[in-house]
Amino acid sequence: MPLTCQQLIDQHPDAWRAATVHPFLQRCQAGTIQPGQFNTWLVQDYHFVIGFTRMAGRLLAAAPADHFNPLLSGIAALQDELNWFQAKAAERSLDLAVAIQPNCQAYCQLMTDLASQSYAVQATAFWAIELSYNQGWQKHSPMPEPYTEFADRWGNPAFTDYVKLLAQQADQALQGADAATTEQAEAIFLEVAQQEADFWQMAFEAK
Ligand code: HMH
Repeated sequence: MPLTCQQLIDQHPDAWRAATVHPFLQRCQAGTIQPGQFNTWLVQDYHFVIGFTRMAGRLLAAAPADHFNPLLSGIAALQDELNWFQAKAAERSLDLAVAIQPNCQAYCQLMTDLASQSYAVQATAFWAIELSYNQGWQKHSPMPEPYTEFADRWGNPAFTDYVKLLAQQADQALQGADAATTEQAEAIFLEVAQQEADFWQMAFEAK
């Protein structure tokens, strides 16, 4: 029986909950997040998305051609997202050229290191990263202004559909995977979950 994305979620409920339920998101929903906390998340996540876009490019390079459609639409969405981050930072008069914090750096390093892994492992990581934001923001929706558009960006139903396609593609790649690859996929899933929890905590602890 090949490993599936759904099994990863089912077999690691605690890790996944920690990745997608956090006081940072709870306070966004309550409208009580502090500007320093939110702005730290915003600036660091901009840098995360730069790294994630590079990862998407490498994933596309490793993917079979019949997996291109969702990946290319994802990359187009990332173009829009990077511009949107710049606009949000400008609205808040935030300098995007700040130091990348250790947690963000570690997450970007994880994505860089994925280049040496098989397509199945890269596809599993890509799905898990997108699902974490889809579920994280969705579980804390709706959010009051000015956070509504942030929750909607990743929590909207079209994004959920996109993440389902990513799961199908990862599942397909995992179907033909050997035991070592399957183990790597499970390991990367847990690493992504940990990095997500750490990323929220980094922003939560900001002044
Ligand atoms: C930390 N994880 C983090 N940031 C994001 N923007 C996403 C996932 C979704 O792309």
